[in-house]
Amino acid sequence: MDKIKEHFSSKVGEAQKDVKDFISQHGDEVIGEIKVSQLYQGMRGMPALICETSKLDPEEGIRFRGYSIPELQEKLPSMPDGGKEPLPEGIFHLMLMNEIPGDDEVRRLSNNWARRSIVPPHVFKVIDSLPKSAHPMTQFVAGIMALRTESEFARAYRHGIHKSEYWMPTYEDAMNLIARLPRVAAYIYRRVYHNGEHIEPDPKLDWAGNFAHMLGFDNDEFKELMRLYMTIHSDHEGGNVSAHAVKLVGSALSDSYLSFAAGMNGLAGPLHGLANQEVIRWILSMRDELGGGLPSKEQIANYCRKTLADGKVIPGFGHAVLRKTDPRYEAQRKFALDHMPHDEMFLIVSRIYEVVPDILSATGKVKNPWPNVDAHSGQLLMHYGLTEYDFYTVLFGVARSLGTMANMIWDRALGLPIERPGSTTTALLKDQFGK
Ligand code: FCX
Repeated sequence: MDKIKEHFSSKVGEAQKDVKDFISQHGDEVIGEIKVSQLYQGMRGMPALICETSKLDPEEGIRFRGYSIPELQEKLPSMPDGGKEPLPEGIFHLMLMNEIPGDDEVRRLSNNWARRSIVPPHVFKVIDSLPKSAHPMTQFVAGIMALRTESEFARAYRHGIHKSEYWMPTYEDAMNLIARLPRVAAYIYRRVYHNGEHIEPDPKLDWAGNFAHMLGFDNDEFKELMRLYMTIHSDHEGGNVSAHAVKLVGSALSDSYLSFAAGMNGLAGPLHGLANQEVIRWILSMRDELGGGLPSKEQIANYCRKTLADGKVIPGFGHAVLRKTDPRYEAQRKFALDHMPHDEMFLIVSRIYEVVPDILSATGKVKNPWPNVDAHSGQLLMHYGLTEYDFYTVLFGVARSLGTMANMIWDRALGLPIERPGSTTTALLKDQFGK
């Protein structure tokens, strides 16, 4: 058993007892009510899931195990050679262990993932069998499914593993998946956009730094961006489509590969993770239509009104839970102010921020007119030359492995059962309320 697994193992017994005692003491307490409208509105606001790794407050935004993003930027280890951004290894450790790691623990995770990172050749063959024009998310999901041949949970289950040990092979699958995803993602990127000129991993680098390297970006500032990007995209509590899909599918004891692929299919939807590419597509088409350069506030406002009049959403704005500017947006804005305050695309993104909230508020129906994480991420990537925006959701997906896999290990450790909420029909509801 590796040291990280041993450390996690030491926490399992106590957590199981804690949850069991809590349920026996408070299992009958009522924590909310369900309105008929919520059944038709995507179950907004219904507490229905346990997700230990992070919690989203509508006003304050995300907290990972109680820590806000600025706190994590201060507390999580960064690169020893003067790095400023948190290493994603650190947030994974925090989410899994519920402890802020030290430099040694983070280095151990980097090394552990580097050792696990070899991708079997058939995975590349599966990806190569798809046309290059297949969306990168399609290729990503195919790659994840091909990785499944390596599932230790599937093997252990077939051999009759005792349920108390489910978390152990799940841990192996989760760690292997996290370790291998950057290679799979970079392979897709180089295949589609760089004539298949692939770049070998550098096992001496940290997880995000190595990912940047394999993508073909060896600039130190871009590596710092990747560390921040992976950290802030890692988790957003349990009810968003991708995290919930992973949890739901995992609850059937589908292994990490099956479950994560399900989540990635959800992330690929334009109302969720695909919004990061849609933001850049929307900005570029606005710029093209206006003849290039920095559009005025009035021009942006007119373009927004046209988007709404065409029955489309303004990508990167709004949220099902948040009711203020997403702190993940703010962290990226700060990165831009520190590193590229005069970048034209940044100035456009900033101006959009000044204009859009009023326009969305004026519709009278948008509950949150403020920007979310996706409103900013593409601009930062564009600045460093990662301009192929169809690839952006894959980056989001790699980051999401951290939170969803930490959760999955916990779900198996706590022995959570298969999910099976009830459904009803409109006719039955009408009967219940006398029509
Ligand atoms: N532009 C135009 N209309 C919007 C809007 C936007 N950015 N955001 C919400 N609305 C509309 C909804 O479409 C809905 O209209 P309808 O009543 O005609 O169907 C109405 O406002 C009420 O929706 P609301 O309750 O505010 O929002 P929801 O919780 O239903 O949806 C999302 C939340 C995020 C899906 C919605 O704000 C949206 O479509 N935003 C644009 C896409 C986007 O940026 N998604 C990324 C979100 C996130 F950060 C992520 O997962 O990555």
